[in-house]
Amino acid sequence: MRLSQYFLPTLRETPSEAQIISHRLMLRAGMIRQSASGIYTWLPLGLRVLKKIEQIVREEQDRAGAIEMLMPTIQSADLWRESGRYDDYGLEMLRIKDRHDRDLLYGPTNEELITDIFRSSLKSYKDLPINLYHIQWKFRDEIRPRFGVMRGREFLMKDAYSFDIDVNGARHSYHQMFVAYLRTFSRLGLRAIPMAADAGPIGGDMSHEFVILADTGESQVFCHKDLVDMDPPGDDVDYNADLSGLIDERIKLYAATDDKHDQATFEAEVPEDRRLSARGIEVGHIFYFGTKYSKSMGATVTGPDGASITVEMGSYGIGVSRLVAAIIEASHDESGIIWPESVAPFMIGLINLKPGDAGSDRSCADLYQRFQNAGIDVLYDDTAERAGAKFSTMDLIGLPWQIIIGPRGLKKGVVEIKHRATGEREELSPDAAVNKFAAPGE
Ligand code: 5CA
Repeated sequence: MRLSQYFLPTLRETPSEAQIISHRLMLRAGMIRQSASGIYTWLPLGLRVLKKIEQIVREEQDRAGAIEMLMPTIQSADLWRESGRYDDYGLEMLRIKDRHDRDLLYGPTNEELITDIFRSSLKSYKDLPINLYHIQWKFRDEIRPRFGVMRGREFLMKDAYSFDIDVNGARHSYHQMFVAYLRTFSRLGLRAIPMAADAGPIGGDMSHEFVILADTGESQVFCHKDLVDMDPPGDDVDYNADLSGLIDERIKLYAATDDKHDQATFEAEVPEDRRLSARGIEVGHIFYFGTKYSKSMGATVTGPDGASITVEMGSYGIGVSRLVAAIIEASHDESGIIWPESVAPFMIGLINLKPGDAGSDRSCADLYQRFQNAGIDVLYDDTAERAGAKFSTMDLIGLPWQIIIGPRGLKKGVVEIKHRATGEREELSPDAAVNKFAAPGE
């Protein structure tokens, strides 16, 4: 992408309404623009990151055996009356009437809708287990939307729903998502800690929040420090095998959010030098709630002996749009964002120090073309801005690598490469610079 032809409305001033660093940087880097309280437009740069995160979430859901679909944002109130949540959900639910005076709502979550789809399509124990997910916008009329997309009213969530014939099966489904979450957050460059949590309006008696530690987090969390250093399960994890060993290893260590925290247990179970009390951001939340919805909505299958079985369910959420902000909270410096390569909007920022200089233009165009051919995303700053402004914009938007090209370097036959995270610089020939990122021959 050539910057001269792109839409990157960066801000020079720090917006006064933004209280936390990720919100400030997302506005300054031209990633989002507020449309109404808690409702945001995703500008091109922000959208690229959102899509990258979405794709990693998708790949790990698929790997764990969940199946993607897409449910609508608008739902019928009747389904929620069946579960009893139409009244329970309260003011957080955005309620709408259509022209026929029928009650609709903008979905804050999808337990009812998926249970309805399940009961009308699947009838036999042979169809189970099954885990269905989608990545879709939600609306919650939060009392205090704040911190940009961190606590929005409209936000993008991955929500998965598992159906099993018995409690053991449901526990396995829960474990599969637990492992998938550890892997997902790690691929996003985050160390998320699973913590015993309160199930809130979703319900159920087993629930874990996945929390990343950050001073600006909205919740107070308490855990054993060993959890922070644990590596996620590898690529070779077998989702069909018993996963309880992997889970137990973690849940045997104390970790709880404020709602579930018990100071006496914390002190009894965790040696003083291993106790961690910190602020955290909830990036995912999983629930096992058994037959809460299947019972009220009549989601049953026929068992092997012909008897009717009320299915066991769980639901599993990831805050996809919140993750964009959470990653920035975890990875930035005083100059701007530092994207992990896995979610970076572009891999390389190519800076032409002297547009109009024939040699610089030629060399930049050549590298740009070769990276494109190799399938590497490059943002090419071909604008007439002064060099200092170009450097600050590149640092602000946080692309992992910068390649800086100007007449002085070219005279020596080199371009400069800067690694955003470490600030390390090296000079390479243009060919070597291409080969550093693209395998030779590509
Ligand atoms: N039905 C369940 C699981 S699918 C559910 O709705 N869980 S939740 O309420 O915990 O939401 C799942 C995730 O969405 C949260 O962990 C959080 O990361 C994200 N989330 C929740 N509310 C907001 C919000 N207002 N703004 C941004 N992200 C949010």
